[in-house]
Amino acid sequence: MGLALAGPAWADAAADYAEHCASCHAETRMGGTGPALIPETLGRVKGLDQVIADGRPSTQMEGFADRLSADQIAALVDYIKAPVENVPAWGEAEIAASREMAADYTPADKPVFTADPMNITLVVETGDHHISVLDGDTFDVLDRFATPYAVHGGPKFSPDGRYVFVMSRDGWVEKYDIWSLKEVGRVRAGLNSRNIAMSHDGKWLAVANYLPQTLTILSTDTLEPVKVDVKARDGKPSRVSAVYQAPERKSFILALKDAPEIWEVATDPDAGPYEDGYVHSYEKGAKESFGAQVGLFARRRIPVEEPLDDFFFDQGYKNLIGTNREGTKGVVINLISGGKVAELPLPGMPHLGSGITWKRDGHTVMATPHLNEGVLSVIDMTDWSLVKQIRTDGPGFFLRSHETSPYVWADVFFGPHKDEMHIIDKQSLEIVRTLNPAPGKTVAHTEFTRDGSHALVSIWDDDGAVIVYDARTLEEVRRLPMKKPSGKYNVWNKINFEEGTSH
Ligand code: DHE
Repeated sequence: MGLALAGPAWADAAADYAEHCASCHAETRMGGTGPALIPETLGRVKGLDQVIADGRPSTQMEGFADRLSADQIAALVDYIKAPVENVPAWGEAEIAASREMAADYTPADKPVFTADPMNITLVVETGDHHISVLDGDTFDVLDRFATPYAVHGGPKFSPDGRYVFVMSRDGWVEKYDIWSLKEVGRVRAGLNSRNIAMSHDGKWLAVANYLPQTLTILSTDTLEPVKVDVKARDGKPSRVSAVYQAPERKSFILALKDAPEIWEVATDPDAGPYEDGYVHSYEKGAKESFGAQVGLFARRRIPVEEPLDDFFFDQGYKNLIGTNREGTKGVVINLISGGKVAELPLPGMPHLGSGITWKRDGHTVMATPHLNEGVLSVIDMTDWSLVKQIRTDGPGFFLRSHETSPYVWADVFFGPHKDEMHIIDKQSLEIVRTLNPAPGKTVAHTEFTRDGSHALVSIWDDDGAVIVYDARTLEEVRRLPMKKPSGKYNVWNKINFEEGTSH
């Protein structure tokens, strides 16, 4: 039932929804040609009443102010923000049936452009749901293609850098061929999804879902679902917080959000047997306890004290560093033994998904921003001690660096200084410069070119831009107009798991 709606008011809103919204957003509110209208995706969207009244520029969303009163619109906002009671089934059959392969796609034999295919950088433009494909040397836009509504998280590249997979919060996964500059197809792998991960060999794509509570594994070749899974040890379903590739381990690592378990899912046909229980062993032929599994998609459960929301790995993927959202501490779980090896002093909602690592005084350190405090924590990964908390002008969201760069680029996403970008010296851990390239506008998320010579920064605005900086002199080189650009992803940095980038 609605937040503030009950009885007849709810029925009226439901009738208005059926008449005006259902044809594009589906009777189930799970989305059709328009996005899903459910609290899981709308929770953060502001001004829904205005969108319903006036429509959304450069989309098919028309305005309804001529047909609906302000009260009716307010009731509709409550209606679409109410939890969905009957979530439709979304298993293998439904996923397979949602597949749309592009009729006009023919794979090119070689790149259809002369730019370095390893230095291509994608810019996600959330303003009108497109991705721009940039030549990383000249910064020319080679293509601009439409994405599903509300892309979130990093796109994932095939290991050879040719294909990229993009996920939307509504669970759509789009496959795009960079060599051909063409969409290959798309499939709806979930109804509300968190993120995606590529397997070490490029054959499988894992999709972490909240709705339904599943992990979907797709064939990257055909986009067909090959496995839709998730039942916690107690037999109950669970949402998946996020899934990542552990390249050295030839597996996916995911954390369940509703159960205290980390899963390792093998992408190596020779894997295992994994012990499907609270015994940690990788020895082939180890004693079967809770039904060991062998081979592709063998699954190992690693127990943790409480469910993890957010996590990160060391460069060798030996340890997972995790936290829950409210968490006042982080935990370090050794992926080989499955045991907890340390607790980290990380108060104030650390955003470990944005963590990066680098070398300092012969040690590897990691840094993470905190979502509710203007501070970056720097941790020594040798003994898990806190090296420093760097005070910033406000809470930030994203950190980026490059092996060749002496600096960390840290945005100040929230608060009055959202137009700033701090440049931090990786050795002294001091802020050495604060850039303010578009006063009053949100400046966020950095990505480097393949060689680390340039850094690209987003002006997060409908009338925004990507600013290209000389990464050494910190001087602006180019300003490329873009529609609310968010994340940027360089093929080389991503497929090589460059230490300064997100994985
Ligand atoms: Fe993100 C990455 C979770 C809100 C933009 N975000 C990620 C990842 C996770 C995550 C787990 C890593 C996935 C990956 O790349 O494989 N994000 C969350 C949240 O839990 C949170 C706080 C709440 C939510 O709504 O889900 C959240 N994120 C946001 C935003 O509000 C942002 C700023 C705008 C948006 O697009 O929704 C946002 N998140 C991003 C971006 C990345 C990301 C641009 C990829 C960064 C990268 O460099 O890889």
